[in-house]
Amino acid sequence: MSTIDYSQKIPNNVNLSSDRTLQRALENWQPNFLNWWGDMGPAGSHQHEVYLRTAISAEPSGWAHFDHVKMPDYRWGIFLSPQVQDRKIHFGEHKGEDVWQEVPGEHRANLRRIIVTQGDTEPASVEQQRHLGMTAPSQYDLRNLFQINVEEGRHLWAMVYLLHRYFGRDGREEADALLERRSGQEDNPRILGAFNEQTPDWLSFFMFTYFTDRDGKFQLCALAESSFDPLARTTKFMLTEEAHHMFVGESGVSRVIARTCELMKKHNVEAPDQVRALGAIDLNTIQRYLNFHYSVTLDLFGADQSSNAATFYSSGIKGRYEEGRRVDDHLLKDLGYKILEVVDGRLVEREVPMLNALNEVLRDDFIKDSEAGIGRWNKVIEKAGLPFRLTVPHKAFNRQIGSLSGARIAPDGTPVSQAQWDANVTQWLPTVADRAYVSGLMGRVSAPGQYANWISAPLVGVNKQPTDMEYVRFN
Ligand code: BYC
Repeated sequence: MSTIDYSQKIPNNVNLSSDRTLQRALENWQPNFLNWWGDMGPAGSHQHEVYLRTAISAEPSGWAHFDHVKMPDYRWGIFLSPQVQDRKIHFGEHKGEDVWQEVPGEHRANLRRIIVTQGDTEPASVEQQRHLGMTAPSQYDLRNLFQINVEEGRHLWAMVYLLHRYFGRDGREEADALLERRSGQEDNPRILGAFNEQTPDWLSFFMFTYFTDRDGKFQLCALAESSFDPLARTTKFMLTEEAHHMFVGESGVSRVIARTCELMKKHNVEAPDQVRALGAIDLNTIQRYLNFHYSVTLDLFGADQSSNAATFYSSGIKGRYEEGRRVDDHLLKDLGYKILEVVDGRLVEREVPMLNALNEVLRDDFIKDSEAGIGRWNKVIEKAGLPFRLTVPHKAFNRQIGSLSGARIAPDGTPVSQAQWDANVTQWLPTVADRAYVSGLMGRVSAPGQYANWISAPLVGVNKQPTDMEYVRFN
C-alpha cells in the first residue's frame, strides 16, 4: 500500500499498526530522535514556521503538499515506494530469482553495514549544517536549507525503519548509535570522512549539496537496485527528495557566480582583491571551494579496489547506477576496468577485475554527472563576457581513500613533489584566509525578497510562489 497514514504517531505507508512490537520499538526511538533534533538540528529554529513540503503519497505523481510548519512538528515518517509485483533479482549470482522480502542470513552483516553507513550520513549532514540558518542570505535560502534538513531527518527514519524491522536487537542498537555519533567529534565521529568536515558557510553548503548530495544520488540509485526489496523501495522514494537538494546546490553556486560576474562587469574589475573589495566572492575562491568539495566527495565512493564492493554486487545487495539499462551479463566476472595508480612518480592506468572496481565505476558515473553542472556554471561566466572558466580537478587530486591516497597530484593531473604541493596548495584548496573572507560575508538577511550582496536572487520562487514571499515566519 502506498497511501500515507498521517493519523498515526509515526506517519507511514507500511501498515505499521499491524505490527505492535515494531510500532512500539519505533515509538520508543521517536523521542530520542526528537531530542537529537532539539540538540543537533538547525540552531535557534524551533519556533520558526517554515514553508515546507511534506509527502502526501509515495506514488511517483503529485506527492508534495506545501504549508507553513514548525520544524519540530514536521511529520517524519516511513514511506516506501510502491512494491513492484514479481520483481526479480537482476544482477549478481542470484540473478533471475525472486527479490528478498526478508534478509537472507548469509547477507545480514553486509546489508546491515550498508544500511548503517547510509543512515549515518543523514543526521551527520544536519549536524554539519546546524549553524547555517543564522547566516542565511535570504528567506528563500533559509527555507531551502530547512527543507533539506527535515528531509535528511526523514532519510534517517527510512534507514532506522529497516534496522528495526529486519535486524532485531542489533538493528535497534545500531539505530540508537545513529543518534549518538556526532559529525567531527574526535571520540565518536560519523563513519565517512566527508561527513566529519565542517560546512561553515553558504558557499560550502551549496558546494556540499551540489557534490556530496550527488554522491547520495548515486549511492541511493545503486541501492535502489538491491535484491533486498524493502531497501530498494525505501531508497527509491528517498531519491525523489534528493533531486531538490542538488537543485539547491547547483542554483546556489550559479547565483553566487552570477552576482560576482555582475559586479565584475559593472565595476570593470577582474583581480580577486578588487572583487573582494566589492563584497563578492572572487571566481578563484569559488574554484578552490569546488576543488575541495569535489575531491572530498570522490573519496566517499570508497577504495578503487574493494573486495567488499565485489561481494556487495555478486550477492545482489548493491547494483550499479542504472543497472537495468546496461547491456552486459550483469555478472561481470570476465570483465576488466581501469583504475589509476602512481608508479615511479607517474600516474598510470591498470586494468583490474571489474567486480573489484565497482566503487570506481560508480565514481566515474558521478564524475560525468558532476561535470555537466560545471559546464552550466561556466555558461553564466561566458554570458557575462568574462574569460575565466571553472574546471573539474583531476580525479587523483587531493585524495585520501584508495590507491591514490596521499599522492601529490596537481589539479591538472600532474604529479608533483611534496615541496611543489606545499608551494602551490594555497592556489588549489581554500586557505584559512579564503574561509575567513567568505565567513565574513555571511550575515542573516531576513526581510522577504531581500538578498545578501554576494548572491543574486533566484529566478523563481518555491512551488511557483513569488521570490519575495514570507517563506519563514520568525516567531
Ligand atoms: N571515509 O572497501 P572500501 C548521502 C573505509 S551520501 C572513511 O571501499 P566499503 C548523503 C571503509 O569503511 C551516500 N572511511 O569500503 C549526502 C573500509 O574500512 P574497513 C552515503 C572510508 O565500506 C549528503 C576501508 O575504507 N551512502 O546519502 O566497502 C547529505 C576499505 O574501503 C571511506 C553510502 O555510502 C570514507 N569515505 O565502501 C546526506 C552507501 N570509504 O571496514 C546524505 C553505503 C571507505 O576496512 N555505503 N572507507 O576498516 C557503501 O556502499 C560503502 O560503505 C562505501 C565504502 C562505498 C561508502
